Amino acid sequence: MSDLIALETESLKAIAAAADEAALENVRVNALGKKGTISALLSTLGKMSPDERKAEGAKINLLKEHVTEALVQRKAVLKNMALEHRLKSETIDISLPPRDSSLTTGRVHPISQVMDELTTIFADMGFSIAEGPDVETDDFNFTRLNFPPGHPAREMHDTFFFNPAADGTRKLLRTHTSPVQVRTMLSQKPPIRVICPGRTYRCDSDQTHTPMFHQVEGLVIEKGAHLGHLKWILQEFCKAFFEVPSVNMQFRPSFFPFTEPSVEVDIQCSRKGGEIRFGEGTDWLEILGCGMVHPNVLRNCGLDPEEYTGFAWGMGIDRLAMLKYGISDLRQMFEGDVRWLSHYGFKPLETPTLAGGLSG
Ligand code: 2NL
Repeated sequence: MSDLIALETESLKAIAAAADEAALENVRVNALGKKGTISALLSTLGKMSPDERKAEGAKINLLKEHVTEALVQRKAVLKNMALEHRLKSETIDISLPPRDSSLTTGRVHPISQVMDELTTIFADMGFSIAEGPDVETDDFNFTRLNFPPGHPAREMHDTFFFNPAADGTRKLLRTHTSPVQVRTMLSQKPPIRVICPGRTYRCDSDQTHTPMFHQVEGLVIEKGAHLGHLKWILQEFCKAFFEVPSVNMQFRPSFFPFTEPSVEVDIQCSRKGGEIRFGEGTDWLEILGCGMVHPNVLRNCGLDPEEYTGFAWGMGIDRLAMLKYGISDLRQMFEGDVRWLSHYGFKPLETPTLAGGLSG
């Protein structure tokens, strides 16, 4: 009898002392498992007389019940404690500042930055932004733009052509963003004032050319539009883009199939010790080509050249980015090296604004 009481006291003590569910399981196995103390007691019943067995059996079963009940209760308590502990250790303080995220460690590529600057400047002058597909038709990329059938740009070694379709037409990767302007003229009524930034492709790869590059073209179609308007727009653009109060520009006659007359534009600069400065100096740097839209192009895009005139220009975004931000190697721009990007890139939250200075 006293043995049973001692065993119960001991078992209940061990249950109360179990610090976690694993320890409690140990206590349970020691008492109620196959080789446990209470199981051992129960196995002694077989050797007893029926009367003795009845009396002892009842007591041992009562002991077993008490111990089982204590185990269940302790288990519930321990479960609760474990949950409390987890809840405490896994709480999130939502008032803490964020860890370094892509917003602080990520960088905007100089080409994206320059595209943002260009669109900011031209949007401020009242231009819309238009985009179009990289895969174009021969018609939109060449024919409507007054490229004659034998023009060298139409050769395989200058343009990426796709295999011809069953009807003989062949798609291509656009060699300039002009097809976007063609689409704009076909779908909108003048006055048109758009700029078209985007990726362009030419079959060319060396130190100063990559097969994929970026261009921005501008187009104005309006009754009475003339070269004087174009000159003013380009001057205002250069001052805003290079962030200088004045620029000297030089307009030289040139040739493009889609403009007549065609003009190439240089800006005055100084080159000292590998550094270029704009708005000063005695050197000239070519930055863009432009002209009055050729009457054939207007006609090919559903406009009457007797009623409307227009002007257009085009420039390389990659080159503008290199000039403005002192990048010397064109090919590094497309290698995707994060060390290069963390040096030349821009913080995502410092978006270009005219009021704040474009480059932040
Ligand atoms: C350059 C020169 C130029 C255009 C692009 C154009 C587009 C249409 C009609 C007429 Cl739809 N012209 N674009 C005009 C002159 C020059 O780009 O050197 N780009 C890098």
